[in-house]
Amino acid sequence: MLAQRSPRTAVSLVAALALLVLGAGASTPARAGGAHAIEIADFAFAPATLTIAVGDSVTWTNADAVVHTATSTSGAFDSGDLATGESYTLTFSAPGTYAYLCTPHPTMTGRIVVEPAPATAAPSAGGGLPNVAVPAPGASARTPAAIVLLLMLGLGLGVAGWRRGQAR
Ligand SMILES: [Cu+2]
Repeated sequence: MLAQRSPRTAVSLVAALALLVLGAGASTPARAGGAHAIEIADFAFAPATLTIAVGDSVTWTNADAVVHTATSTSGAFDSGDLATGESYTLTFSAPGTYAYLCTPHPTMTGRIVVEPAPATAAPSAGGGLPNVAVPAPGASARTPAAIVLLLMLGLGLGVAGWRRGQAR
């Protein structure tokens, strides 16, 4: 009876280790919505052109003494009047180029370029795509360790099963 406990304990330990190594080997999570700032100052948007990723948010803040707006020329968004110090935040969930202007001062224009989400390179899907992100050198070194641990786990389970079989 006692003999059965040690293989199981070892299996749990190996399984925990394997999960740890596999977890550490997983690629960093996709960049979660980054935040960008555009200052409205001296009757201009700064930066006038901003390139962001899908899911990122942009906050316009009016630093001028007069009211401005950030109003999409296609009707996609409208900040409404922004008084001095007021801000407007918008999250862009679709790729594309969004031109906008200030309604009271239409010569004030800006552009948000929303790029599609980058292809997330899963460690196992290292396919033939030329511009797939290359995993960091450390990541490839972890893979053999994970395989060894999985093999050990399999071996441990096999031993445990064999012991159970013997006990009957
Ligand atoms: Cu304005």
